Amino acid sequence: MESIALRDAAPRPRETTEFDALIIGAGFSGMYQLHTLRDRLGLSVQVLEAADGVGGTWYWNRYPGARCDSESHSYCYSFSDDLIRDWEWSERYPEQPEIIRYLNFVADRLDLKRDICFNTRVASAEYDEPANRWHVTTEAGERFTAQYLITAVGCLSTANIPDLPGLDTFAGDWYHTGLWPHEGVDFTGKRVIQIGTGSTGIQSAPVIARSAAHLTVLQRTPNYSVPARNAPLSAEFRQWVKDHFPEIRSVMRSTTNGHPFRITDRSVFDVSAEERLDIYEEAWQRGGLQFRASFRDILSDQAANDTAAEFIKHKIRQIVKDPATAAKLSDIDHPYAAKRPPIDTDYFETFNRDNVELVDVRADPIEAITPTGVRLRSGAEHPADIIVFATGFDAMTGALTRMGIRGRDGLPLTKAWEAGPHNYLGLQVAGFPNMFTITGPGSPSVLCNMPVAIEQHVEWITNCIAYLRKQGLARIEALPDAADQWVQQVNEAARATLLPKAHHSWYLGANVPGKPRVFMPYAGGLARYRSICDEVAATGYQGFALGV
Ligand code: N01
Repeated sequence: MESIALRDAAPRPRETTEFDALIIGAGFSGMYQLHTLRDRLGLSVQVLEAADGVGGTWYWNRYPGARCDSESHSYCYSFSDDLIRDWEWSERYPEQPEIIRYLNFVADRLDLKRDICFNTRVASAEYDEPANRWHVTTEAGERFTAQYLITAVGCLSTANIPDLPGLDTFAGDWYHTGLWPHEGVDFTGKRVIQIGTGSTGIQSAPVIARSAAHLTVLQRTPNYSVPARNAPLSAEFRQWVKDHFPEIRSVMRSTTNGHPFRITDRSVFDVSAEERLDIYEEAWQRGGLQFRASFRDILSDQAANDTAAEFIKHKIRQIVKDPATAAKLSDIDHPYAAKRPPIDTDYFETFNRDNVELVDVRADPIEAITPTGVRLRSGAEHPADIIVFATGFDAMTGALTRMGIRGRDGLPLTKAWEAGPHNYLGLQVAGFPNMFTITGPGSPSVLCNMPVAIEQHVEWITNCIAYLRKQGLARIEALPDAADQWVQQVNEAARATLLPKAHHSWYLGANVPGKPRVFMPYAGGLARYRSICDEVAATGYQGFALGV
């Protein structure tokens, strides 16, 4: 593994706008991509970042209870033993402020900030074929030019705020969880309405309920959740991680989801009903995403999945004291883990509080926001001083299609992706030479522990650019046929699982009105994906056109 010895990259005057590579976004992926291209390949690189600090998704998602559901010792860069040795996580799951501290620690250690333009939002990126350059313009009108354009914009970075009539008349304050104010929000004594019960809403509701006078949760689709069982990390565990990191890294890089545990090889039907309950109970007590790894067929066989689903529904009915509320929370219509499976701290328990109420807005949909709260179709009014939209994101494609990207002959990315995202290996779009997308649609990305998926992409892109330079090549572009075949493979991989059965899922784009319904991430697993990408590289980049 890499030991960090910084190259002596000479500081450039700020006026320089011509680079070998431009990277959009300074989250986990943009930071590592900057490090590899600048410090390993010696390229001139500029990162453009809309925020005034590093962190990407974690910069914006500062909502109450924001915490990652990957375990901290795995939610970090694994490429450098020095970084592993010198950083200490405090809890089993890292909280948002700790992740931001970690990313700043990495940015400072690798001296990344001098090559990041903060407060710089990209307005357009256009490919100039004769010059073989990307021209990027920012909202402030600055222009940058580079041979390679790398989008590191994150999968969950474009807030989805439902277009509800009357929002502009609301007399109180409203917030989207993904655009949370840095100074925080004081809920003390306030009546709060939270819309949304995805991973975010499941984290925020218990925290909001602790200080608000009253919390009304508007639930459209009930959701499964398993206890996170967060806790401080012991000194022994932290030492164990440092001593065993090579094994941990090797597990993360060779499993389906990039987590530091393996999915067991046993089927739900290899064990008796009693043994199965014991296994689920043990996983429930241990907590976290490992629940999903209890059996190998939970995500591929409906009957197997039903056993996990029923176990969790039973738990919900046991925890929630009011039977009508318990029934609404457990009336879940999709297979377990077919939507991103949340983990929680006291989510279902929160509905036992006197100041918390659950309202089913599938049965009685939201009709309008009024000056004093939310009105439902039945005419029922729910008063609020604050509305929290935990309504998710225009995921995976939203940030890319809103950036004014145009490829060869001015082809807009929005046009190329009219019928849904279409690319090769999730890395390149035909007609957009030298543009790479980190963890975009068509790659395992959101189905994985993200830093592991990010490292695989960044390293592949870096090796690809190194290869081009060594061969004296200036251009790489996905071939249309290869992209067609890859899209088919992405569809087939999804069909082999129960994932497409969650019809409301953002994996399918179903949460954004008018968005094409296409299953976006590659569900064949990170290990398989890695070997496909490696094979493509080893055989001279099959499926890509390389040119001078
Ligand atoms: O967003 P979501 P999220 N009226 O889209 C509801 C990651 N993440 O921010 O399901 C009423 O999952 C919507 O209802 P429905 C993780 O990958 C990770 O929670 O569309 N309701 C749903 O309940 C996650 O999957 C972590 O029927 C409306 C909710 O809003 C991803 O981010 C933490 C509505 C949106 O759920 C997104 O999670 C948080 C409307 N008009 C997030 N529109 C961790 O690492 C939407 N909804 C722990």
